[in-house]
Amino acid sequence: MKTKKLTVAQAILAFLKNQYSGRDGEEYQFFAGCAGIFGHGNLAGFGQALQQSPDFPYIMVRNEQAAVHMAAGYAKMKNRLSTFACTSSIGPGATNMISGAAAATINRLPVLLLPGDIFAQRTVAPVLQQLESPFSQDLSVNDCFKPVSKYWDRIYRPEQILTSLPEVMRVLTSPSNTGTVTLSVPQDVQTEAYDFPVELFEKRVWHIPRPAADRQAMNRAVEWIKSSSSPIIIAGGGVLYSEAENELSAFIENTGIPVMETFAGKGSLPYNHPLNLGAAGATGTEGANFYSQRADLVIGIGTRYSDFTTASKTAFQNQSVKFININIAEFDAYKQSALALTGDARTILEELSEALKGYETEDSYQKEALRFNRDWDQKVEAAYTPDSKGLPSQSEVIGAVNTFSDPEDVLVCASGSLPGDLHKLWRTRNSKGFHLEYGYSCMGYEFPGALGVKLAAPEREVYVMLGDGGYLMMPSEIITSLQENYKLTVILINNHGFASIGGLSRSIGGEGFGTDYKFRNLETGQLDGEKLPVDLATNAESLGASVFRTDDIPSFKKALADAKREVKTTVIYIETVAERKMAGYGHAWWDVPIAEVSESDSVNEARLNYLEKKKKQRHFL
Ligand SMILES: Cc1ncc(C[n+]2csc(CCOP(=O)(O)OP(=O)(O)O)c2C)c(N)n1
Ligand SMILES: [Mg+2]
Repeated sequence: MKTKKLTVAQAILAFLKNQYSGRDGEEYQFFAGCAGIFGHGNLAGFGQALQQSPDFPYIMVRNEQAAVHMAAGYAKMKNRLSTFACTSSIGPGATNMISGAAAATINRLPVLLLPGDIFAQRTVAPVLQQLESPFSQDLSVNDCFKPVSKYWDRIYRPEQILTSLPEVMRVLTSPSNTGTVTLSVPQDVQTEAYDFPVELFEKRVWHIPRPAADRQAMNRAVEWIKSSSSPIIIAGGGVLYSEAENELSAFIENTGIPVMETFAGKGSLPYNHPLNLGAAGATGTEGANFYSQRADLVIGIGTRYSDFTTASKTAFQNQSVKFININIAEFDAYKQSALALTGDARTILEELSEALKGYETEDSYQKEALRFNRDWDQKVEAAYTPDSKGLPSQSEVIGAVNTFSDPEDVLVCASGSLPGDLHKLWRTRNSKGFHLEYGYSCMGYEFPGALGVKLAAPEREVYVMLGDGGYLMMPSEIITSLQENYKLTVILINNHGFASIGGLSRSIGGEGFGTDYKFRNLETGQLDGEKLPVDLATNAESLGASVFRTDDIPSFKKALADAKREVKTTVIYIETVAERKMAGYGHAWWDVPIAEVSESDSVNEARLNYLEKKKKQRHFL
């Protein structure tokens, strides 16, 4: 047997460099490189191996969480066909990655984490940053990755990677099971050498399948669709990951079934497609909510049925509503007690189109969808149009960015009040143009996620929209974008606190408690004093970004044009009024439980209202 003597870290990198994904006859290098931060727990192992592998780029970030978000943003933009590996030291460096790991797993995006771990030898325990346990020595902080990983392993002996690495790749490239993969490598093991069989380092292509669904289930689905009078489609992220946009268009153009889109699925159709009802669920449009209330058949494609999508299970009120789920993941395909079409969205849509030849919904049903589409666009236009009084509202800012941007540009966002507004208002003209991390809605995703997008598609302009709260979670990654020379155009919306959570607080009778960025007021003892005089624009400037300070829509529009000419990361700063937000439409609702007993009348009133709404919740068993 031919072997090559390498350290474990060197061997893992040599393996990763030769992994490819393959789909539809194309091959893609699966790892674009490695991102992370060095400490004593990975410096001499992965650090050394990366240093002698200049063909495997190393990207230094400022917070390990950012490395994971960057990998996830990259993977999402690449439709999960490639990603980054992430390296960290032991202890806090490792645990900083947990939020990123959860975000990637929830969003079904492949990322590989290689946290350092405490010595396998144990001779010098407890080492710096070691979590000691009185009942077991087989425990470290890296065990915290288990619930947020789709595959988790710890390498105590070099030869263990021979069985672990193929599992790592199987899970990462599995469209039904992908998410975070964590391979903990103790700091001593990283540096140990072993004679690895050379086959480990040969090129491997992991074929990503496009399986068809079960024949019987398909037949039944065709019958169900044929006998439905008011069907509706929910397009989720799976439509995009499967690259099934054209097949979806063809399917609805033949069958006349209207579509509503989730956060991850927005962009499946252009915004002005006559059968596109727009945003689904709690942040949904009037048309989407109207159609879903009466639908007798819901065809979910690549959706997880999150509470935002189902308006916390109040979106579907037809007493005989049934569900058909097209999903590569069996786990999702069975949700809502659906008829499960487990398989690839593109393949299944093609087959359904063929089998449904001759079937079409009523003309009036389709015309009504068109009317909703056009009416909604007028609402969007009105929301985009400045009303010229005082500070602009967020929707005017969204309008300015959307109108200025090119169809190929990408919008990135994750948290705050922006996602809901964008879901309703962004006119998507390109299937990869709307990049929302709304599975975990992780404040801080914005900069590193956007950097991942830009790394994946450097030819596209990337617009990051975020609030002051989101900004303060991870402004440090502006520096990483400058270091890598990848430009982001950042729209920083300052409303002096958490407008989203403040609004939610008011809606539950909580009066916005703890959601404004204000001084502690010595009279009230609360955080309701003067506004804190933090200058976020200067903060961004000090990190190296170009900054445009704007105070109204005309100056904001000018800044967008100026920013386009900049070559490095540029921040456009604007203040908006927190109170003027987009309302919920139709039957949109989100279940946020209200205190059952309270000393406040407004809370008690909100509780009664809540119980009323709760009555509409349905369980599909
Ligand atoms: C890491 C993290 N912590 C807390 C939350 C809960 N949360 C959601 S939105 C939000 C406030 C966001 O503030 P900002 O970015 O200023 O946006 P705004 O609400 O003002 O639009 C908070 C605290 C979250 N989503 N992520
Ligand atoms: Mg804010």
